[in-house]
Amino acid sequence: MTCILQIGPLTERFNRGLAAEHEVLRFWEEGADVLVAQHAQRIDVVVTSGRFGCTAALIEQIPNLRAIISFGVGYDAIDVAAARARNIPVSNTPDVLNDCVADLAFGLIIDTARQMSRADRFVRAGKWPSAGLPLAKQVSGKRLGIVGLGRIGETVAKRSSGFDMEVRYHNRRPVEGSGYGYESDLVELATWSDFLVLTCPGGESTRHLINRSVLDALGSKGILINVSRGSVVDEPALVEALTEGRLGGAGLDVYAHEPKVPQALIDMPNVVLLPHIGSATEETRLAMEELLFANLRAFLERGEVLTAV
Ligand code: NAP
Ligand code: 8YV
Repeated sequence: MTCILQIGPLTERFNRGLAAEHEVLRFWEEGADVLVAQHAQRIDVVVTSGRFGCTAALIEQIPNLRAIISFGVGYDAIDVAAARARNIPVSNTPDVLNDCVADLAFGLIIDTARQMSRADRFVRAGKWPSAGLPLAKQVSGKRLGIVGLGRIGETVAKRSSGFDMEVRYHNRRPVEGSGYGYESDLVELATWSDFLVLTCPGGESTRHLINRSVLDALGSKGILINVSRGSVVDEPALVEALTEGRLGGAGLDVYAHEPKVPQALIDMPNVVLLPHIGSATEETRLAMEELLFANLRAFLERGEVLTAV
């Protein structure tokens, strides 16, 4: 029987399915350090997620670790370099979540621009009979800037055609054959954009890519949408830009220190806040679980994961 160290719980269905086929050590329960120390020699595989990650220190503690199998496409919380140094493959769950994350990004664009959540709060608070809301911003026909035209970014871009939007993007290099305009300078892209949507990975290479200069370029009429990682945005600079009216609004699914959300953002009417739910639908989470299991099975049967990072 394979001995699996599961870093954090996923759905009940997943936890049960994993435990039905393998010996599972539950890292999130009390006494995890003692558990790992006791069983370190026997652990074959780590099962984790984009949220729970896997540190270099943990990898170091497990001498016979053979694979890290993760739930979610983003792997910035996994020390991939430490795994590579020991030839330990790492898998993630790409593609199966593109549609849902892109749907949510578009939902955030519409909600933030048209003030839907704000209007909902207004109705529920009984304010409709006696007050009004400020006019909102139109979505259709606007300019959509995408930071990270990859699997999810392309899916967001595809959705924009129904809204007659022009799309430009910024990656480290242009996407070959892409019909969308490439902008090598992020400040230039932000200056051009009405909506700037972040769909690049998190981690050191993108830390605070969205800084004060980019926010100022997006400007008092611009809206920032982040469905990538909180680390991509300089969050204090974002709060400052919104507080001072230098940025028009923001729709956020991810934050610098989840699940902490700065109170200043909570208090702002022009900001829509979601609790990292980009992939959180029944259909997509099931597909992600299935891909994780397929990776695990492929590794145990053939020594190769299907979707390596
Ligand atoms: P992907 O296919 O690898 O696309 C990432 C894109 O970002 C690529 O086009 C890449 O192009 C670009 N990029 C990478 N580093 C960059 C940099 N330093 N500057 C500018 N562009 C850069 O990844 P994906 O599958 O679309 O996923 C993207 C991210 O979405 C994930 O890593 C995850 O963090 C996030 N995500 C969030 C949720 C959620 O629940 N909110 C759900 C799923 C995913 P170049 O390599 O050419 O630069
Ligand atoms: C998951 C995500 O919720 O795939 C990703 O990168 O951020 C989300 O789909 C997360 O990875 C699971 O913790």
